[in-house]
Amino acid sequence: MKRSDLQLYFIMGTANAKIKQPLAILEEALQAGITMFQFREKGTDALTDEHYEHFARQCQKRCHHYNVPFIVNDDIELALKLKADGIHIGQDDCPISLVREKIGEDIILGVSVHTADELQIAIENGADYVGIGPIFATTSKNDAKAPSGTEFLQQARRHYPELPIVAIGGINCHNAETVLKAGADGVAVISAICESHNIHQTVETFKSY
Ligand code: 3NM
Repeated sequence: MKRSDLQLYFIMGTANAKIKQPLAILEEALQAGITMFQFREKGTDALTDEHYEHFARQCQKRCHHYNVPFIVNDDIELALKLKADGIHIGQDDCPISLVREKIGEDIILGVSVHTADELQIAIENGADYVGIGPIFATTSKNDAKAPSGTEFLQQARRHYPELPIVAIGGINCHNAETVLKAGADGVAVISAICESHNIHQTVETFKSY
């Protein structure tokens, strides 16, 4: 993968689409220029079974049309079935080395890390990029840890100058520049795009930094 793919990494599931239909949001975000997309269908009202898979396929189809990598959150079986471009896992999911073994070398593997140890383990076990967060407070993830600010991000960048790093959690158009200056290749956002009343302008602003 290219580090520039992480520039504006949009994440969404149906639970995040509060003011518009999810596919309408995704279409607008793709048209506006997001550089990566993660399918993250979570929560009590999350789609299941064939509805879940159908929605994932619809998202994937739109991403392909815009040549934007389609990444699946957590669900290795779905990622393999759909031949997704990548999978993103957290620390509570299957061990990283096992995931790499299951998906092979050609699928992008992203891992959320919060400490120097987790970062080192992720790299040693074949993560292609890491997600660091939550940088700021977020309402989009129920079990999010306390906001970390940019200190760990800066430390990670100092230790691994070439590592693809995306920052996540509470990032919006106003604080994104700070995060990029701290060393992230890009920002991953849910609400900043899902709840935007002008997605084109929001995407343009994020990409102007
Ligand atoms: N992961 P928003 S924070 C999906 O810290 C996710 O690993 C996080 O949503 C982590 O842009 C988060 O609305 C939610 O704050 C990001």
